[in-house]
Amino acid sequence: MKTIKNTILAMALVCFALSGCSKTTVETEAPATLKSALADKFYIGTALNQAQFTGVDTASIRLIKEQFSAIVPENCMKSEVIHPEEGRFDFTQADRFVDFGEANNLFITGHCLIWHSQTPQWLFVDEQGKDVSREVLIERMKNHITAVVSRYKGKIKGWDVVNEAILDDGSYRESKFYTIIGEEFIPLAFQFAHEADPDVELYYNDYSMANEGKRNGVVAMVKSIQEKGIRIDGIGMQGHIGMQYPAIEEFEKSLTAFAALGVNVMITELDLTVLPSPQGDVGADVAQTVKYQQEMNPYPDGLPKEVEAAWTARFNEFFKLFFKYQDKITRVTLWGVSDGDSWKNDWPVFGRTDYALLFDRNYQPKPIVNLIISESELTGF
Ligand code: 9MR
Repeated sequence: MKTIKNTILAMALVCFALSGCSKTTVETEAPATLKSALADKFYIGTALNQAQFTGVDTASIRLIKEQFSAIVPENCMKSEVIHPEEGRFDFTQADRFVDFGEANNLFITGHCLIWHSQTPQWLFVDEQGKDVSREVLIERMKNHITAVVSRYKGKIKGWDVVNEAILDDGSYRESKFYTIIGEEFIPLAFQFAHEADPDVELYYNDYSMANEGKRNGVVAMVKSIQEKGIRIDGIGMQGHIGMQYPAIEEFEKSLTAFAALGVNVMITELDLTVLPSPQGDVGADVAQTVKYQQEMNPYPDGLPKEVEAAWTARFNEFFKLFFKYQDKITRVTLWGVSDGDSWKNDWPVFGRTDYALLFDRNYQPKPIVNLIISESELTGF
């Protein structure tokens, strides 16, 4: 990535009427942004929702243009949205998302091609509602991937090809893709994506990557793709983190284990929940939810100072780790722009007030933003 110097010299002519209009030159420095400060390290991205890429949420759009260099769609490219029925695609939202990225010169990642969740049920069954054969599912998977990837060829620069296929113990998730096709569905998905756009980068993306079992399972799975001579460019470590989980040392072990495979590492879906978690703030499985209880929503009107300070310190530790491995990390992407947007307000407990992102509900930068910017300057090569 090329270095972008942030200093803009503004020439201001100041006319003092009483002193006979003498001219004075004033130099001002534009405030650093995340995008400018991190330009020589990694892309800094955010997930976009529909109100943002369609131009409705103007306050977010201002921040996206000013602060971020990369985008990923939070929901509009999931297969249930884009391919609701066999033979019928709906690219309405996805096209607008991609147009937004191109118009604003942002690095665009597609999310996601093959995932057990948010997948339309028709994909797996025949007219009688019975599971289709292995051959039929492979053919349907190929049609889906080919249509979506080729539509955005040259525009989307990287795809989350397979999402969340390995469980925390390292075994394969028993999704329909797995039970009908077997392990082979993963290398096949990468192969189909590569055939549709030979230049696009291809990623595997998953949560709870700091768990030893998942780390080992993902390493073995990625090795098996590589041994077949099939292209894989990167591993996305979803950063749905909490105040306790994960231990940063374990996250670091996974980061270095993945980088040792010779692929890029991306920190994807980053957010830091400050709320109590019924399941020990592990994971990001949207299917696991818990009923609302008042004591699970302790900060509806704002964070106490000491809690905010602890949150900032924890986020800062993670960014220090990302700076340490800036030669291995190509992108760090937040899962949303400001706190009001975050899925964490509704998961794992619906209707809470969380503070998981870098900008607050009034679209103002939190102290962590300036910390990231100032520390980025200390950690250049
Ligand atoms: O943030 C997304 C939320 O708005 C959706 O309701 C949900 C289901 O589609 O997906 C959320 O994003 C998930 C991402 O696509 C994959 N990793 C876990 C994320 C959080 O559940």
